[in-house]
Amino acid sequence: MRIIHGTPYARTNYVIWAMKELGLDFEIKPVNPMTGETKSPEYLALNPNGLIPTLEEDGFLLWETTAINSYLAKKYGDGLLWSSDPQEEAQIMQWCVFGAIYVDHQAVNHILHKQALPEDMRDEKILALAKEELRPHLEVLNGHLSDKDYLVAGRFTIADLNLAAMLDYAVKSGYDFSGLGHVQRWLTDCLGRPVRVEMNKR
Ligand SMILES: N[C@@H](CCC(=O)N[C@@H](CS)C(=O)NCC(=O)O)C(=O)O
Repeated sequence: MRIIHGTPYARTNYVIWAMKELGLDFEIKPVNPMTGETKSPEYLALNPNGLIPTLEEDGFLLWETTAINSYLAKKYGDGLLWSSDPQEEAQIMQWCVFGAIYVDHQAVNHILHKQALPEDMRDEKILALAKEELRPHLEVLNGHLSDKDYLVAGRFTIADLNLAAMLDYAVKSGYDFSGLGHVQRWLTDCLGRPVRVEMNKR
């Protein structure tokens, strides 16, 4: 039994995308981050950080989207979203960590402070910082993609999935990708995958 605790409208969507690409069965147990449910004793017993998502697989618990998606890709997606070649595996991890450290927080802040939070909670300074901090990392990504279709191994892996899922928040909130043509082309490709298009319809 595989359960993902969270809501499809939050970062839980990264894990849902991976599970769908892998053709895995799962159930979503709704946990709403806006109502304090993430801080209930029941939820804190699953994830002491009080954050969604958490994966529960036959009693095995795992949190942090990057760790969850790496686990799922490695266990169920060798040759698909993962690679068992040690160097490719390390490069996949490199880009996953890059996304988790430099991209995720700022892409989420971009959508929150541009449009998702109630107006009186939006902060122009946080929005400006998100734009400024994303840029140099997107330039690194753009340089890497200048002669490649995908980040690692010449095919779509969990590294592409994680980073594209994070950057989808920036896309949806009108981040200015001008001068980042390779990132734009790669994002169009990743976010145009049938599974993601279907998810984004909801
Ligand atoms: N680094 C974590 C971030 C998780 C996170 O911040 N989740 C948000 C929703 S997208 C949350 O649970 N917020 C509730 C709260 O802050 O109380 C991951 O990738 O799993």
